[in-house]
Amino acid sequence: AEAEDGGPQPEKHCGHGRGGMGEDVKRKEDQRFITGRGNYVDDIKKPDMLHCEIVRSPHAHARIENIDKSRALDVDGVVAVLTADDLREYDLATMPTLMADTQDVLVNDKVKFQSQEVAAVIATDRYTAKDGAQKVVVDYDVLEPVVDAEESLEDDAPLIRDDIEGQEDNHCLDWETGDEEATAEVFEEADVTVKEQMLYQRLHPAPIETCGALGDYDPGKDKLTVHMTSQAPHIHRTLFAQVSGIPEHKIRIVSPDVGGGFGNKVPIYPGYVVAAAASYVLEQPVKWVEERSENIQSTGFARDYDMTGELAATDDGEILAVRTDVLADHGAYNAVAQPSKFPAGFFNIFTGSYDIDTAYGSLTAAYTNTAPGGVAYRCSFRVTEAVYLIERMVKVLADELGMDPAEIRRKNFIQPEQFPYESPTGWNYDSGDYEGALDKALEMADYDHYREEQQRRIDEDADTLLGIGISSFTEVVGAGPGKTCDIAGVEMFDSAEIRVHPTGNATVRVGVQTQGQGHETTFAQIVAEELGMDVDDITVEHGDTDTDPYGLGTYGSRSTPVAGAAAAVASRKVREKAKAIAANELEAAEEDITWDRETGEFHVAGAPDRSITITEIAAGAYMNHPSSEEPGLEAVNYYDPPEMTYPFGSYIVVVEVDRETGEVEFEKFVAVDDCGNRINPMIIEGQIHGGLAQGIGTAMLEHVTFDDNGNVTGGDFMNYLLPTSMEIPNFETGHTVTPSPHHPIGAKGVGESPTVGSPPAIVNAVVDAMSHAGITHVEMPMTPDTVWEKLDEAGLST
Ligand code: MCN
Ligand code: CUM
Repeated sequence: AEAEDGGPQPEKHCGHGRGGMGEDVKRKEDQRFITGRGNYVDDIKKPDMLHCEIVRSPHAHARIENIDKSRALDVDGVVAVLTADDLREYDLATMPTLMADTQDVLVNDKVKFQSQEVAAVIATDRYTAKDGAQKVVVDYDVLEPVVDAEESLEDDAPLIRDDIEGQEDNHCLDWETGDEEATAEVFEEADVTVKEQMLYQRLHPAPIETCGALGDYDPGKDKLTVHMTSQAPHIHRTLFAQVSGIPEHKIRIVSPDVGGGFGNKVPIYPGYVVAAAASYVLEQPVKWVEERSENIQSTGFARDYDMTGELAATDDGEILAVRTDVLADHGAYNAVAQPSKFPAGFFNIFTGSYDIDTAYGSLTAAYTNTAPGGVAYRCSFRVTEAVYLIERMVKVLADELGMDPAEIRRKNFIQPEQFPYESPTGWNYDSGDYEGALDKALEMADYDHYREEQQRRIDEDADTLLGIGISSFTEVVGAGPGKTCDIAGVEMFDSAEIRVHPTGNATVRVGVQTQGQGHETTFAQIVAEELGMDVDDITVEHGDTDTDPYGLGTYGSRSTPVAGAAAAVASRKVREKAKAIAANELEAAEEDITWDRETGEFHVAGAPDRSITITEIAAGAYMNHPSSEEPGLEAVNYYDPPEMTYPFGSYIVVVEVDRETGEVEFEKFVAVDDCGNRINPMIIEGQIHGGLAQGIGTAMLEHVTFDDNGNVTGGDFMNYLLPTSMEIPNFETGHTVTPSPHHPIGAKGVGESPTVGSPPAIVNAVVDAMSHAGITHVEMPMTPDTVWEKLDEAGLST
């Protein structure tokens, strides 16, 4: 791989053919995945294992009058039927959410959303459990539901959270950021102001593997093992210990292969708790695995931000201020998955890539009779919503001023020399070159050509219109630092432990947990780079709280920024010790030993022929260790990042809009990303492709919808539409490299960039096809009928 560091770095990286930084190493984990040897929760089978099926409420809002278990218990093979009353004995009837709300594990009194967990049937096999579940008779007193955030805040709305003392309405929380007064002043005096309301609709992360758990209590060891679909095994163990009272060292959480997380597997769900509790009580393994519709209807949803955006600018397009107000739907419980001190996630990054002096944002969140959420879906904690807001608003402003949307961005970008840059809402951007990424994207997209073609079609009154959309987004990933970011009080650091074995290969254990991102390969690459080892000689382990160092898990694209840094720092600690051993082996003074990144060997300074490899050093560490050192060769690092990292990019989308049908076709899709120094370009490209597909799903298809009775009408894959290969165009990816100045290997995260950055580019493109006729916004998902209505409104339909 070519060296592409692009800036001053603590260390230089270029692969050297051993599978280090920058090499397209094929994914190690794929061997087992493509040969059908993956090991997911549902693959794990234990002797005498029981199965759990959850009885769910058909109503969105209802008081439970009675639960009759008797007919279920009569079913041959049904072992137990659990309700909240049974869990209460063990103090497990409720559990805390990640935002310290109290959620029923099984409904205590009142159902608050359709498909909420009411009872659990444990049986000898899954089918019997299901039969049993159908025979549990629940008497409901049905109440009026409210599934819309705006309606839920009206005076006459039914009260959802009567379990919270003193709660008199459905108001959940308020939040604000920036300077309200200063912003209002700028708006009053500005030449131009624009305003637009936009809904970031409710989405579902839709991992291929649904959520599941296998509780396995061993009375002999008095130890509870829970195999579960977890993006964050350690923090889940801590929460399990706190909730159950079982000492933490008597709990082991194992997150085996995970078939996609996308944020869905960050929270703790009632099913996990029920499987674990049932196993503890019955002293037998108990497995619970969701069905698809259960996953869509009851686990954490994403987004559901109804946003108003405003910009104030000068006549020539200099943006002076941004203001936003949000109505957030939090569902029945405040179960948002994000750092505890950030009730609106990192939404305050809404000034985006622009040097805007003044900003104000406010938000109100409401409870509704819908599944609890505000989780993820490749979002970096609400950055998705923030980026959508600012990138849409920049387009609205450009149209108002009759400016080219690329030009107006260029005019307002934070300049490379302004970094580190502090935003008006208090965020410290580490590095960026926004114009560089935009220029590259414009060139790749053949921008000028498409602008001409667009005008030609307008002039000739063509049947299809052309639209060109741009998004120049800034992401923020890599939470901590621990002082500002925590989950339930635990600081958001991360960790890596390296053990080099006597024969010269190594085991690396990390505190993060892959769900498909390729960590078994990329973490090995970091260590290979830093120790001069071959990537094939390194095994990466994760997802087992008994063996891995404590970490906060994989979400918010934090694995590379935090655990990746830990892996580099731990490697460098090993390297330091290796120098002492090398000195001993080479009979030289330790200060005279230097390490050559190119060859991966340790030399005596000035005598290049006197060198030694890490394999020889490993042998020395165990077979001939110097008296100044302990035997062995290992190190651990817990890394608390000084700051987050700010990846960015420019996406350009060209669409054709059919004036007769409202159908949208992708003509061109260019994505230029900058995630600092790159570990594995091929894996990055895979991440980008996957995230762009999800961005297309967001913009064009996906929406969890409800009817007035609170029924989920988008609760299965017939109604919740995911993009397939048929809807996905050919992506053209490019990159620039602007290293993070504070990260040990200059890397930033990348996993969420494409989902964060692409929806506004796509919407901007569709709007752009109609903006000459006065259209300023099209709501997502941009189904043909939605687009056609806009065409019709603008007099463009044929
Ligand atoms: N990478 C790299 N060089 C960089 C940055 C990243 O080679 N400069 C590589 C990493 O080594 C890693 C991958 O890219 O293998 C993603 O790294 P990172 O950006 O650190 O993100 P995480 O590993 O923390 O993954 C989380 C992110 C999130 S939050 C969601 S949601 C998401 C995503 O990743 N879920 C995924 N991508 C996913 N991909 C798959 N296949 N499955 C999911 O569930
Ligand atoms: Cu925001 S989805 Mo990911 O953080 O697991």
